[in-house]
Amino acid sequence: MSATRHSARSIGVLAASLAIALLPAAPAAAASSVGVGSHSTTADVTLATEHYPITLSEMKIATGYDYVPAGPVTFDVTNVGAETHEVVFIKTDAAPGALPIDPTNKSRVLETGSAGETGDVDAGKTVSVTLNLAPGRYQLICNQPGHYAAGMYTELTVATFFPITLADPMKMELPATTIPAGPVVVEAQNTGAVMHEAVFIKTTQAANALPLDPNDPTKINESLSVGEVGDIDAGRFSGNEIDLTPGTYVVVCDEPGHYAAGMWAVLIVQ
Ligand SMILES: [Cu+2]
Repeated sequence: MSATRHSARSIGVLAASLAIALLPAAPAAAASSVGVGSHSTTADVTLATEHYPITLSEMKIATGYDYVPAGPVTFDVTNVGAETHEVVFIKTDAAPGALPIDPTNKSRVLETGSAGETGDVDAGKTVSVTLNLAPGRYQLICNQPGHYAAGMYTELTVATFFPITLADPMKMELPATTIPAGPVVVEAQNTGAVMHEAVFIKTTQAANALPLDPNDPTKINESLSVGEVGDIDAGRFSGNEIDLTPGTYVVVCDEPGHYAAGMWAVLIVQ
């Protein structure tokens, strides 16, 4: 799967994730602090899960976002409808609306791949559920009889958020050297004074000996690119979603001469 498949929606999503990052984090962190007081061995442990709202109505699941980060996330699910609903989080690559029907109850679908659920959310109520979600594609469904068939589902991508910094002189700074496979939201900040970019090359070759572009030896051969955040002006921010399968990658700035000057970093995807 290529980065271009998701690039059209990435801009809005990245803006959304930035907005989330800029929200005051204190209330969520304070509410879920653990280990304070006499539990001295864990006194400094704080679990700051982000809260994501979901609104249920007839026959709709509304999120207002396309991505959440992998790991623990709290969903605050409010039913503004008149009927009882629920949300089941199903990890699946099935097309939207194409989950298989339960052969023992044809008014429902199979919950194969369920990563958790709210249980019944009665009209007017809010139920919060904290789930530790692995990176991947999910469908959020209401499996009350007939509700899925009536269109009560939506898509959600659980992604690894990967903020990288492109800096002078010729520095490719990654937040981690090993990440899990699956959808990755790359957020790239160019703090330098010249244009940079980040190209994800999947390779088994030595990171400092990638094959060069036969038509332009100031650049590498990008035929093994699996996605990129291309051409970011000095001082600017850009991003993209890239699906990374397990393997070894070299993240390269392929502006002319930058790879040769050392602007790359190794990334292991497991
Ligand atoms: Cu560069």
